[in-house]
Amino acid sequence: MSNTLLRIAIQKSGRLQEGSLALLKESGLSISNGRDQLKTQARNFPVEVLFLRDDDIPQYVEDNVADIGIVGENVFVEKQKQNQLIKKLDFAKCRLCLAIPRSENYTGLKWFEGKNIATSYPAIVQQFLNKNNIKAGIHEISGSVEIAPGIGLADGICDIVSTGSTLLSNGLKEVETVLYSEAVMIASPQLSDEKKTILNKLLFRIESVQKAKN
Ligand code: PRT
Ligand code: ZN
Repeated sequence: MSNTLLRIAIQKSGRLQEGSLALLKESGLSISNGRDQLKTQARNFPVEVLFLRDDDIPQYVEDNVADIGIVGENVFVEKQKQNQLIKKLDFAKCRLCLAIPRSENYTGLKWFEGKNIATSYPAIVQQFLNKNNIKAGIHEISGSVEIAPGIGLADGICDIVSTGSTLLSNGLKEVETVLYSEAVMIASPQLSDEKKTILNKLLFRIESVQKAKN
């Protein structure tokens, strides 16, 4: 018997944690929650689960500290690593949107010309602006992006929207969708054949779970 383990990185706490653990458990893996631990080994499947901050997961996968990971597609795209998106997972659905103060008269993307946009996703926003030939400043901030226009830090924002209530309560309106996102499984491009075999078994189980739900 080989003792190779497939190392899966999932979010330690936050919006992806519950769905990620549920997916692994529904796939028949017997694992304990990561409340106080950094990693845990499944009791009945050759898998080790690492609990990390979501932003760090693409780097860990690229560096082969983890073999695969579960992150928001928004984080996967922003980090631009040499990882592969191997499966969309159908939870944590949201969208990355441009939003501006509700009092503004929005005339189309040209509105953003020469303006400043606050965001935690500078790479995605820059690509979107380039594609649309808009020159605007990007102000990178790591949290509470929605308050930036209200305190004079930026003219508009680009942030994750789910129900839209955060935008509403900050006097903002959604004007463009930049990216649709959901939880995705990503993998290092350099997995050994043994690890690929374990991954394929896991994917087969995940697909059965997804089929049963639809
Ligand atoms: O601590 P760690 O760094 O691991 O977590 P985090 O705080 O960076 O991430 P977390 O847990 O907030 O989100 C993880 C992932 O969940 C994101 O990368 C998205 O892929 C996904 N997701 C789904 C969301 C939302 N829905 C969401 N609503 N991420 C953030 N939000 C925030 C958004 O930033 C905004 O502040 O919720 C607010 C908007 O929600 P509504 O419902 O008011 O529109
Ligand atoms: Zn994060």
